[in-house]
Amino acid sequence: MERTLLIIKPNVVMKNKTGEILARCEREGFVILGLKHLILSPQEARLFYKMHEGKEFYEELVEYITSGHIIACCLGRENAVRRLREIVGHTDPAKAEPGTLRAMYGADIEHNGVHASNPDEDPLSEVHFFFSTHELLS
Ligand code: FUP
Repeated sequence: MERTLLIIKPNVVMKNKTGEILARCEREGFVILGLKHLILSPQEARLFYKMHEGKEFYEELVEYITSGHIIACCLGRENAVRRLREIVGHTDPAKAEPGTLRAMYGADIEHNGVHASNPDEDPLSEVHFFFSTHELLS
């Protein structure tokens, strides 16, 4: 079963939408293999978003993801990485297809509500940024 990482970002956690989003993922055939509620330190956030270092939105991205509790979730199913990206939708909620998570829960491109691993950016290393092997269902 392929694994990928979903993050529910602080403003969505604050709005009490975690259950809705996880239920949607389960309806879409994902199995919740690992789940954590945490606050990232600025150092951890900088490391997680290292590929965006130097871009004009980097500091705001770090500020947003560290602004409150997040939910990190390892999800599994066949073709998990690509399928979760489809369900999450375009980076900019204004351009996301209706019914995608960013269209439903994102505010704007900087505060787009959820993160899903990019197939080009080593999804498993993102999973293991948050989870050790013994914390995941096998
Ligand atoms: P995605 O793969 O859809 O999460 O998009 P990116 O990896 O390009 O961007 C990561 C995060 O950076 C996004 F979730 C939001 C933020 N971002 C901006 O704030 N402005 C931009 O122009 C692009 C991305």
